[in-house]
Amino acid sequence: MDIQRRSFLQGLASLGLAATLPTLAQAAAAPGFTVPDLGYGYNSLEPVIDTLTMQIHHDKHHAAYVKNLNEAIAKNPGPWSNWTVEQLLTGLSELPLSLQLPVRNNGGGHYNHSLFWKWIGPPNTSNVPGDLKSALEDKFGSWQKFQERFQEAAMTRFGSGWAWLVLEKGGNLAVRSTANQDCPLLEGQTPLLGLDVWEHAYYLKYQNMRKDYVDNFWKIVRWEEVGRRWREARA
Ligand code: MN3
Repeated sequence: MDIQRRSFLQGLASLGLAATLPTLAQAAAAPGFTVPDLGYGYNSLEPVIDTLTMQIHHDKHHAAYVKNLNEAIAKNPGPWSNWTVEQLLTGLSELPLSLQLPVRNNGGGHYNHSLFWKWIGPPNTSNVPGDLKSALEDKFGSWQKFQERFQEAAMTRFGSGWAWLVLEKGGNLAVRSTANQDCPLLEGQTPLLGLDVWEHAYYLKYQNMRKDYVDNFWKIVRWEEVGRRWREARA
């Protein structure tokens, strides 16, 4: 908090006003990360992802990552207080030790979910751009083999985490998975497509059938967004 703002709040406190202005005090203490709108309805992914799962996932889980990230940074202010979430994740080692794990988990959670909402949309409405399809077929041998590799990454991630299609430094396409909310940015890779395999992403509808969730994921991928990120990452 800067000195002017602090003295302003202390002035309010001395007047007994701070307690009547909790919204102002909270706003002053918290950096500006917010949960982005989905850009479509909670029910738009039915029947692949059910409405209640989308509501809880976006409004509760993602919101909690944002709240915890903001609180962690407010408790450990510094030059990083104005960084973007990408800067926080790629600059993790420059942060104070007390901030590194909260940023890794909650900054990762905010970053990953902000992308995830853009990677999915109404079922069966998206086509794979031709240039991306060719590149993936060249890399993995066929479209089916690419899908198998991605599904394998999603199925073999033990516990909570994500499956990814990434662009490595040097321009190589690769499939991998990460634990928890770790994101490919931590290792200098650009995430092009990600699948949340935390149980909170699918359990209400699919229970223990992660495979059905992973199989159905292909119906809701917005390939135009994957292609856009791929071209942007190579530019
Ligand atoms: Mn999630």
